[in-house]
Amino acid sequence: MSSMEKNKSVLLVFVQASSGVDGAASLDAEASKGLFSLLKDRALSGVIKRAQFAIPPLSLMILASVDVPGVTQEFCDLRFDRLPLDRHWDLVGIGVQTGAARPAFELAARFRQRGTKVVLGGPYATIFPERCREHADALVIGEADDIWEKLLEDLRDGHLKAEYRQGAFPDLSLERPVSKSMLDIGSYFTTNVVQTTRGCPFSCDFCSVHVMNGHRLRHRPVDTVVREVERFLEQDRRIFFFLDDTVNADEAYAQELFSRLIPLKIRWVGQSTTALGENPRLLETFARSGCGALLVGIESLADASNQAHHKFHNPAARQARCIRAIRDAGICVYGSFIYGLDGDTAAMAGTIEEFIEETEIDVPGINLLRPIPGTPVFDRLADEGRLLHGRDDHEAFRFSWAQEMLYLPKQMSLEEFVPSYTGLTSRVFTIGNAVRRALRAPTLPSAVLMFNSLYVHMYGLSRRDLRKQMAGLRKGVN
Ligand code: B12
Ligand code: SF4
Repeated sequence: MSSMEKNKSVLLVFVQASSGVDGAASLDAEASKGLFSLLKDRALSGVIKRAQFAIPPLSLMILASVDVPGVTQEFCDLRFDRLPLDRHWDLVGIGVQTGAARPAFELAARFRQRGTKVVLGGPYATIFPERCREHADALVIGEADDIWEKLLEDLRDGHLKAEYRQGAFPDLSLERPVSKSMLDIGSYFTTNVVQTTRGCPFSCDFCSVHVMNGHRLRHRPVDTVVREVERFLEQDRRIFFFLDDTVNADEAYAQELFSRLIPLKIRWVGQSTTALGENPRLLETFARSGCGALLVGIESLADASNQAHHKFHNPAARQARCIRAIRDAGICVYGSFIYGLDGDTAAMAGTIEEFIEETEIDVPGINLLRPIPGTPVFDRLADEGRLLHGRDDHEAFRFSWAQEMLYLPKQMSLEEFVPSYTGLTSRVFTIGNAVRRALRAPTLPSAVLMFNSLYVHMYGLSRRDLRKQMAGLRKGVN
């Protein structure tokens, strides 16, 4: 049999982030050297992977579901699996997130040294293709849903190209059934990950979704999504994650979709805007369709900050009322703040703390602004001379769990801001607060306890690493 006739084998690899959501480790390897902290970090990393974040990557599930005769695809999730280097692969596909490009490039190099071809795709390959080109034999620029079939055919036929570029955004009205056959279902907290829309009509300057997926909201047909939920339920009866950035972005669509899901009696979580609290009909439908928790991006409680960062759909005055309405409907709220935006002063720390208490938010998340290369805020901060690393040094803007400052806040010096931030997280994330939040949660009390308890640990790491960074900056070492 000639090599052209042999089945081509493709491996899709998910690369974990080295800190933060995929692992509860300190950025400072030295600080974790003690046996106790090492064991604690490792154990917690394991818990996080299993309990909190370990859901499969929908991107690679979509690619693995594309069926091309003469090509077989397998999947390796580096959170659980060893790299299958003992086998022959004709092509390895790796998704590259901005902030985690280095591990992806290192992995690509390992395969290429062995003569295996590598294709890179995902947000970083889309936004910065020139920086990825030398690390890959082929690049996929854009959403790969349509491109992948063509690429696999070219691989099979022996003429893989160096670049595949999305023309128009893929038409989501076409049915592309997502298969789970690539997954070891038991490894995950749940494998029920579903996306109903893509693109975002908003333009928050710290976000790369509108850069990558465009400003027009694209919908999958309600029927298709309902069929997918039914099919997924046959293999896995656990909770569903609707991965949409804003599951209520089109209220009429969401109303229709979630009404149709009520009879399926699923439990689900997702991300929404707080505006949901002002739509009692949709709120009731969400609750009746099994919504247990929603992550809402509150960002700042100062309109000046939200406006400075082009987040116009979140007037501060409405936030508390909306959050109470969502909780009153029996849905837990994960409230995500960013402290240190351009309108924030040190008084904001107290305002956030009081707001969390008053609204009884179930799981607070108090983030630091991460300027992601390729986002409008990154370019603006660079132009204003406020980035702490060179604008071309993308590696310095790595993923981390609020563990390092990457920019200079506008209204405060670092010396004022960092203690204000660490003081805030040390007051908000305590074991006592974790238990109180679990006891008053409208539903899912054990999940609320687990998230808050993990955050006690993770914000502890954040404080340790930030203090270390500040000491370094004082000494003139970054
Ligand atoms: C759900 C989600 C999570 C979940 C689950 C992640 C998981 N295991 O899948 C959790 C909460 C764990 C998470 C974590 C993080 N996330 Co997140 N997340 C998302 C979210 C909301 C949806 C991801 C998704 O499934 N999209 C649907 C799929 C179909 O789209 P896609 O991933 O873009 O894939 C398409 C293309 O990119 C391309 N493609 C992707 N991979 C590959 C690979 C190959 C080989 C090819 C050819 C093509 C290709 O084809 C796909 C199909 O069209 C996105 C926002 C978004 N709308 O995408 C943010 C997003 C991806 N996350 C982001 C960030 C910053 C993070 C964290 C760093 C957060 C943190 N501070 O720790 C971590 C990083 C974790 C990691 N190891 O990558 C950013 C990434 C920014 C960037 N430019 O890279 C995004 C875009 C959000 C944002 N507001 O900017 N995240
Ligand atoms: S942060 Fe959310 S609302 Fe804002 S642009 Fe990104 S996806 Fe859209």
